[in-house]
Amino acid sequence: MKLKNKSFQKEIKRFNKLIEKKNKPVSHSNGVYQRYKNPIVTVNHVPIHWRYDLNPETNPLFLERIGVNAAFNAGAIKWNNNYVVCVRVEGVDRKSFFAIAESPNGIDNFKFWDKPCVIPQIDGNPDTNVYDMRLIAHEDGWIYGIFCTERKDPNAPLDDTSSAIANAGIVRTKDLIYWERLPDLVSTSGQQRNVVLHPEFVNGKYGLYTRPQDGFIEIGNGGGIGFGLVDDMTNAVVKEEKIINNKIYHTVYELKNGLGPAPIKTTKGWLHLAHGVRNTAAGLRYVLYMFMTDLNDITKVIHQPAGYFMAPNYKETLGDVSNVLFSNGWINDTDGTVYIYYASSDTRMHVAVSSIDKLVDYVINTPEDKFTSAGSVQTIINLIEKNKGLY
Ligand code: M1P
Repeated sequence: MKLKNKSFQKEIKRFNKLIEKKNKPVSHSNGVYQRYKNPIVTVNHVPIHWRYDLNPETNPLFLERIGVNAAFNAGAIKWNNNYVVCVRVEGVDRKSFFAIAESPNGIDNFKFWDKPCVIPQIDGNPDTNVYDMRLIAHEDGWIYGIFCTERKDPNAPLDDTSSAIANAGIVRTKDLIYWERLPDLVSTSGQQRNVVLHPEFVNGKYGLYTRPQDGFIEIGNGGGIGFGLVDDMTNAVVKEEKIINNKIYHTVYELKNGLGPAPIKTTKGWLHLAHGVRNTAAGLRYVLYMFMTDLNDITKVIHQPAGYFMAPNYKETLGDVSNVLFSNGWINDTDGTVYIYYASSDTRMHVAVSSIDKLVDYVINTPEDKFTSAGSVQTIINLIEKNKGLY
């Protein structure tokens, strides 16, 4: 028996209209990247059959049974000529899970696959919450999904119901449907979030970018982007971590500094997109910034523009956790277009479009941070001098 009631018909209509809506570039761009008007994935994109019981006998009033709170922080990959994002969908119960949405052009018409991803659990140690998956097509032939797995801290005192332990969970797949769970990362740091796999072998080993921290919230001496080698992803043990990009006083990555998606290889070096966090009177502010590492020594940062690459605009500042831009997915297309998938304020997904040429130019030719106000003024004076006679 099929639901024929008016609310259902209305919901289907609204849903189809949203999925089919064309996206358009916003009128202004700084030349480096192009923002788009509409978010690409939101809670309203979550399929109706995941939220409603469609049987009129058991749901005659057509009430939503399973609520969704947010759809954000997605990994990304080009897949069978389509643009695929692995979205962090968060239910009203606060639990996040992963679900694949696919678009024919990378900027609109994103549609979720029939079911969310089923991530196998580790015997005796289930994940309480999972989020922020990076999808990496490694040269070994597997697609790896590295995500944050969070569990309650078993050593927390009884009255402490929020202390947790975060670590990197690892899955791999050949089809984005069946996911093989591998053991969680073992490292010498207290906690790990924002762990990313380098897409190529490094001296025959797997390279992992890490973001060690002392506690779930406390960063302690960690918080910068680390790097370590692993012999075998089926038993990923990082024995040594070297910080390759640190937190720095009075920068946009003063409090936390973590890698976004896996880096993109260019002829000039590896392009990195990362998030930097600083504290403000209004709470933490997350922005995206970029840097480049050496092709021969991937732990060596060779270019890093001052400040942020993207920060939340007026609409993006508002959401569940306000003032946050976060990216863990981008796609380097065959024609050199780069689709940057980013989430705003832990609520919704957006796309910004750039190209390898533009991003490389941005990273190499944008002045670096001089770490003082006087230094910043000098950087501007230098440009004014260079422009003499040109305006
Ligand atoms: O709420 C902002 C972000 O907070 C965490 O990021 P990080 O590990 O860098 O502190 C994550 O929960 C992330 O998902 C979230 O967007």
